[in-house]
Parts: sequence; C-alpha cells; structure tokens
Amino acid sequence: MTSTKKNVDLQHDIQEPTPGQGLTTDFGVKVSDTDNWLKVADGHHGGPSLLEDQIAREKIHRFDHERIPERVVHARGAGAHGYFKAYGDRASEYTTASVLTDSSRTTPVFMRFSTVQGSKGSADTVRDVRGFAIKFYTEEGNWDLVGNDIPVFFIQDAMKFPDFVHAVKPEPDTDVPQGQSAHNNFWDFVGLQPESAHMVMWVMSDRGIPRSFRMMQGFGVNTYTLLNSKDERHFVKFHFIPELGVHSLVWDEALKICGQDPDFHRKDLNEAIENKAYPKWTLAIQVIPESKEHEFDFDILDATKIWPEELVPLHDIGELVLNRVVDEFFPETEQVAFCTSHVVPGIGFSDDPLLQGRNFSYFDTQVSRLGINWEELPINRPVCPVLNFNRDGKHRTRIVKSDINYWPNRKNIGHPVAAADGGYAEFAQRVEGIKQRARGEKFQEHYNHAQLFFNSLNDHEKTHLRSAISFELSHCDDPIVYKSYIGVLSNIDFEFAKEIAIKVGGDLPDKPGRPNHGQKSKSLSQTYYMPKEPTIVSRRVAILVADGFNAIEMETVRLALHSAKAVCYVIGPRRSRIQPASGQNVGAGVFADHHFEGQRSTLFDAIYIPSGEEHVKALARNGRAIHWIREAFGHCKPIGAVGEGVNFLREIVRLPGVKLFVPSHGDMDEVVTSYGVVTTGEYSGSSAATDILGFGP
Ligand code: HDE
Repeated sequence: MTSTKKNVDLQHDIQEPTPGQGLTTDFGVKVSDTDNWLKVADGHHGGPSLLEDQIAREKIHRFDHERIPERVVHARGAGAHGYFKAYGDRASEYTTASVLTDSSRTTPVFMRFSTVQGSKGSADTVRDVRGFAIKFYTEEGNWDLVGNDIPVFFIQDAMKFPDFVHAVKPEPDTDVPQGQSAHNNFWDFVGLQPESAHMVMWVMSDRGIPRSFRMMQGFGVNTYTLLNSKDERHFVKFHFIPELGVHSLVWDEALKICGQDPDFHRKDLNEAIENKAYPKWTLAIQVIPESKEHEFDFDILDATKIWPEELVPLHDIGELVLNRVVDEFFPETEQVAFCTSHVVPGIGFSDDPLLQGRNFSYFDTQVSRLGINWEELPINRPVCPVLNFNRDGKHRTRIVKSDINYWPNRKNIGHPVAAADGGYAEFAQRVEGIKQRARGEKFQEHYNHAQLFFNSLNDHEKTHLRSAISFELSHCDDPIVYKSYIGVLSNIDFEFAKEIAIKVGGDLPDKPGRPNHGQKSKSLSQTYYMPKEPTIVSRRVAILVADGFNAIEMETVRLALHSAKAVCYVIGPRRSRIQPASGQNVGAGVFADHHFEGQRSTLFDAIYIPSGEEHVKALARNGRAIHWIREAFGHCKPIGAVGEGVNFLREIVRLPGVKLFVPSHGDMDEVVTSYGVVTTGEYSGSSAATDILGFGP
C-alpha cells in the first residue's frame, strides 16, 4: 500500500486498542465496572439506581447522541482510501492544476460510493444511480469531484432539485417505498418533466444495477472548466473508466441480493481491497475550447446531455486506485463531506445551472450534518497548510497560537496570495445580459440524447430496459401516471413505447411523438467497456461439493482459479469438513466456507462442480443445491463441471428450448468426455434459459 500524506496525517487520530487494555471514561479516569449501575443495595433486587453514577450517565449520554442526520440524498454509502497519479503532463495543455499534470506526485484520495434514494440502512443492490464522490487531498488544497455512475442528470436547473428529490423519495403520507423509484410520485414527476427522459433511460438500463462499485464508470456529470498557463479556458467533462470493465447484475439477482445480502457492494469493495485486487480507474477528460462553446446542437452546459465521444474524444490523463479500507465507518465514511465548490487552481466552474446550485448546496448541507467546523474533522482536513481568520463555532478543534485574527494586520499574517504564487484565480469571464428566470434555447430540447442512448444499446440491453421500465410502471397504481409516461416514451421510440404500454396496461399511443433519428454512439452501450483482456480477477467462484467429491481434481482447479486471482468459496451441505472420494486421503477433504442455505448463487459470479460419484448423488438429492445451479444458469453465469459433475449439470439444466452453450470448445459430448465443460445459460430472447427458468430478464 502506498503510504500517502493523508494516511500519515490520519495516523495522529487513529487509536489502536491493545488486547487487555483497560477502559476509561471520556475524561480519562479508569473504569472498574461497566456492567452495573451504582445502586443502593437493599438485599433483594440490587436496589434503586443512583443518579450520582457519573460513569453510567456518561455511557448513556454518549449513546443517546450517537446519531447525526443522514445525508438528505446519497445516505447509503461505502468508502475507501487510495491515490491518484497523473500520466505524464498530458493535461498541462489545458490546466495548471498540478494534481492532473505532475506525474511525480501521488495525490491521496478518499472515495465514497452511494445510492441516492434509500436511507442509510437500505440495501446496496437496488435500482438507482450510484454516487461516485472523490476527495483529492492535493498540495494546493482539497478538490472534491462529486460525481455519479451515470453521465447525465434528471434536471437541468438546481432549483428543481428539491422537487425531484421529494418525488423520488418515499411518499409523504406513507413513507413508502424504500430504496425504489417504482412508485407513483417518481413516475408522475418524470412524466411531467421531459428533461429527465434521458437520465431515466440510463437508470432503467443495466447501469442502475451495477455488479460492483469497482465495475462502474464514474462521471463528473457537470461541465467544469480548466485554465492553462496562458489563461486559456477549456470546458471539461471528467470520466473514470474501470479497469475491470463495466458490468451489471441482472434484475432478478439484484432483487434477491437486496434480501440475501443487503451489504453486497460494501463487502465486495472491502473484499477486493483486502485481497489486494485494488479497484482502479483511468481518468479521462473531454475538452472543448471556449471558442467552440456554441458549435454543438445541444448546450454543453446542460447536464441532461452527454458530449458524444464521436464529437469530443476522450484523453486519458491519469489513474485512480483504491488500496485501503476504512478503519472506522463513522469518522471516515459517514463524516466525509464533499463540496462541488471545492476546486484547486487550474480547475474552475462553468455556468452550468445545476453546478451553480450545487456549489451552494453542499457546504450548506455539511453545516447541518456536521456543524460549521466540519472541515477540521480528520477525514476532511487538507494535507496542505490551512491558515485563515475563520474562527470559533461549535466543535472548533484547531488551536491557532497568534494574537492576530483579522486582515489587514500590522504583522502581515494571512495575506492573500497572488495568482502567480499559487493563489486561486477566477477566469476573467465577460458577462452581460438581462436578469431573468430562464434557460437557454438549446435547453428546451429533451429527446435527442434519450434516443441516442436507446439506439446505442444492444438487444439484450434493450430487453433489460424494457423489463425494468415495465416493472417500475407496474408498481404505479394511478393510471394517469403510467399513461403519461408512455407519452414520454413515444417521443423516444414509438415501437418501444407500444411494447411497454402492452406490458403495463397503458393506452397504446396512436401516433409516434417524435420520430427516432436512428443515430447511435458506440460508447453508450456498456459492452463497449469490456476489459482489453478477459479477466476473472476478484470474481467470486463457488465450488459445490458433497461427501465423496474428487478432492485432488478440485484442489487443482482451485489452485488455477487462485493463480488467476479469482476468489473461491467452497459450498457444501454443512459448514464443516466434507469428505473426499473413497480412496483419496481423508486429509484431502475440505472445510466448507458456507452451507447451501447460508449463501445463494446470486452472490457468486461462477460455479464449479467437481467430479465424484457419491458427491454428485448427494447433490442430486439436495433441492437447494439443484436450485443453486439452475439459478446460476438462469442468470447466464459460467458453470464449470468435470466427470460426473457434467452429467449432473446436464440433467438439471435440460429444459425444453434451452441449449447448453459451450464456449469455444465445439461439440459438447467430445468436451464432456475429455475435459469437462464450461457452460452458461445463453441469452437469446424468449427461448433463453433465464425466461424458461423464471430468472429474468
Ligand atoms: Fe448531489 N447532493 N445534488 N448530486 N450528490 C448531495 O450533499 C445536490 C447532483 C451527489 O458521498 C448532498 O453531502 C443538489 C448531481 C453525490 O457524501 C446535497 C443538486 C450529482 C452525493 C446535494 C445535486 C450529484 C451527493 C446531500 C442539484 C452527480 C453524495 C449530502 C443541483 C454529479 C456525496 C451531501 C457523498 C450529495 C445536493 C445534484 C452527486 C444535499 C442541490 C448532478 C455523489 O448537498
């Protein structure tokens, strides 16, 4: 692990209790009894409790005040530490920000992923946008890039944010639903706000149910600006591309994992870091020189639009790596606080009306969550010197030894620094106009990019999109709501709108709204982001065994999986030793990590069934083991089997219309007899295993 300046800085605040170390009160006095309140012994019940007991009172007081308000949005989250490193000085043509241009630096980062709708205790795998917030602790101060895993947003103007959030959050009368946008108020709002059409398509696509935080793209979403040493300004969009590719769950899996392991994404992040499979992203930028600001048929400051890569290419400028899990959730992940307004010299804002509102909102919300001195908290404080005359306020911790707390002063302490010496300088932007409540002309167009996104999806992505929207609209019981949304959809794609109308019982639109322009952009389908080399690094493989399995073969396969950096778990009928096939050394048995009921196939990426006659007979008698395999097959996961394992696999996935798919090995029988088999529930529309087995799409 790289020891960054922030890791060193946090060392001062990290306390590591040693075994046998005794308890104290908050004021440092040793505690001799933390289990019994001080009482007047009456010989019967222990007697009345005394208010005098300052030790018990302190314990209860502290407990009573443990909670702080959860974030009004993005309440559910997980965080990790890491670093950012620029690739050479590729970005110096655009910016003076050393964090982006100085490859000799390792800039510490803290990153928090989140869901938007649900409260702090909601499940990880709900359909939602994921937050992708990064705090860069640069030498020039903190830079917070508070992004999402989707490149656009629901609204164009910050003034609509409270309406949007009220509409998507649980309804005010019942406080229902939790961790879901599948309800009347959300679809009512977005049906009446066509500016959200593009974003709704993204959230309903596979992007709304990522397999892992580590397999999501990240986007700054808003348009920022970069300022170079010649005082030239470029508009910029930030993109993070995951090394492992962009991958999603299927909806049936996501729904089940909500119950089977609501912390799936949090655990996945920690598991990967602890196994040293450090999550990694390439930072790429899209830049538009100021002179070209108006050359596009969309407004480049409109956060409901993307900048298609065909028009504005990406430049890779650095990499972001997460390599340390948090030591304690509350002081780090809960108290970390981001502000879009926190930028460093060389990075600036644009007139993007969403960004302008965000720049007000984040500081404000931190004051309500954490108090005015929130930037002094260890996780939030910069690694560079901080000096100013902001003083006092609740929970002030910094002590400044000086008789001066104002500017100007006779000692010249705290003087502003000129831009040439690293002071933050705003770009000298010429502004003139009429004060009015209005949006630009190109902000009025809402469907071109929604169509572009829809057209760019491949067939299975469209199938998933169709079933996601149908699921959500089926949860709306007010017909006005789903009828109105079908109207929005018919402006995106008429045929698609008709299919949804049939599914959810809405009125069929009689004529297309807007004709579909038919254009595509290749980078909008997530399959575009497959890693260059296929990899199973950090993928979870379940090895299903029962007594009598072939342990020697299993260990060979397990070793191979390990060396390819997959994470293997043995699943058996009980969480204890599982005996190997007769004739094999009993010591060669294996201790199961879980039993069949304790974990489900949904929590794994692949399954392997070793050979062994007795073991396969036992699996065949176990309904849950059969379900494991059928479910994994239905979710199109790779299933490897050898010897008797293959026959078993064949038996239980032999279904009318379902083909066993054997990647690259050709004829199955030949493969089966010589090597074993790897198969997946091939996805091919209505005859797919997913449909027949009832596990999707
Ligand atoms: Fe946020 N948003 N947001 N948001 N947002 C918050 O700040 C807000 C928007 C995003 O892990 C809040 O600290 C307004 C876009 C993330 O701590 C709050 C508007 C994007 C996080 C707030 C937006 C985001 C937040 C709540 C419209 C993607 C979690 C708690 C103008 C680029 C950060 C907090 C974390 C959190 C306001 C729109 C992403 C209330 C007013 C667009 C990832 O300040």
